[in-house]
Amino acid sequence: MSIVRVAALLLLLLSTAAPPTAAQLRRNYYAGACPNVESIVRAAVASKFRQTSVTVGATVHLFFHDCFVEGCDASVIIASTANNTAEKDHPVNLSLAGDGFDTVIKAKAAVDAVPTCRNKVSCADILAMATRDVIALAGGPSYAVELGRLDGLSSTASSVNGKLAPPTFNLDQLTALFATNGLSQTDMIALSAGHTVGFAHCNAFTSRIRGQTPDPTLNSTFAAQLRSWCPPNVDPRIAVTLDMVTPRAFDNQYYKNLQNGMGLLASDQVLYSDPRSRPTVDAWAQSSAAFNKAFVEAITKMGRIGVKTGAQGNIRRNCAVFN
Ligand code: HEM
Ligand SMILES: *[C@@H]1O[C@H](CO)[C@@H](O)[C@H](O)[C@H]1NC(C)=O
Ligand SMILES: *[C@@H]1O[C@H](CO)[C@@H](O)[C@H](O)[C@H]1NC(C)=O
Ligand SMILES: CC(=O)N[C@H]1CO[C@H](CO)[C@@H](O)[C@@H]1O
Repeated sequence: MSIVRVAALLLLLLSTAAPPTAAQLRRNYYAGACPNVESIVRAAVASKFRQTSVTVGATVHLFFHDCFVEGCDASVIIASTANNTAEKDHPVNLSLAGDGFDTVIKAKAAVDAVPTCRNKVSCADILAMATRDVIALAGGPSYAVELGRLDGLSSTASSVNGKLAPPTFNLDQLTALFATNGLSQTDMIALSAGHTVGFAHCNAFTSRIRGQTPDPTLNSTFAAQLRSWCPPNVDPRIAVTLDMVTPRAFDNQYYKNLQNGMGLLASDQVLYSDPRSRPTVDAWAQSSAAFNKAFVEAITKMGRIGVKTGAQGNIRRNCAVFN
């Protein structure tokens, strides 16, 4: 085999082995089409946040689900039609709070109200910007967001299967799932701190507080509290805050909670129980600067998953409906 052919083969191998990246994303992508897009989105998100801080968790959660299912392409925002059950109507969607969708719809309306920006900015990018903005509004790290995603052309409930982790996953399962998205175990531990804000319904952790063997990694005082909030046959709409100590702040309290056995989901607490991830939890419980840095890196990588370009997408006029 000639050197050229070996090199070509190597390139091919390298390109197929590479994680899903999107070199075409960049800051200031809309500098020409809509130069003020970031301040327009920020103002709309801030206004929504003043109405309800629930929008913080709702928006961050929406971005995660969008990126992990078919890439960051706003496919999660598409509404079902008579012909198609969309991603958002998969049974796990009970967890997608309406305020996240509303945040994107309102920011899109604000962008489109500016004549030069009308139909120039993708819903996928608006969701990425809104996520960055709610995190900053909740006291989390500020970061520059990469832009240039197109909106996807398909959204099906069946595409959700196997893409999202159930809250019972152990460290190896979590690590493997994130790896399929080009994210490292460190990224996974950082992104799990999304659970420093927002809510979980009782059924997400009920097996940890009831039954034959309550979860021994759960703080017993905390477990008693959870049993009183989530009695047997609780209304399935009842939800409790994922971070009991600073539920509204986007901070590293999440990791301190894990040290106290106060991770709400089994998939949270396992990050401390498992000796392989515990040192990272300890380091970020200790240093919010170290956590912020790791989180910004990880959410930036998450924002590159399965980005659509060219004929793979378009810019939706209505985020909930294909053009
Ligand atoms: C590591 C694997 C993960 C698992 C197993 C998981 C699981 C869950 C579960 C079960 C809930 C509660 C849903 C409900 O009962 O309503 C939840 C909520 C949430 N998750 Fe995750 N999640 C994971 C990763 C992430 C990531 C990477 C992010 C974002 C960076 C994230 C952000 C959120 C947020 C913000 C909420 C609260 C939603 C709200 O308040 O509306 N999660 N997650
Ligand atoms: C459903 O599909 C039919 C034919 O395939 C099409 O004519 C119709 O417009 C579709 N309806 C919706 C709501 O997408
Ligand atoms: C249980 O949580 C409290 C704080 O809420 C903490 O002081 C205590 O050390 C925790 N217990 C264990 C075993 O982690
Ligand atoms: C927020 C959201 O879209 N919830 C929907 C989840 O799916 C059920 C049907 O399975 C719808 O009734 C909800 O509106």
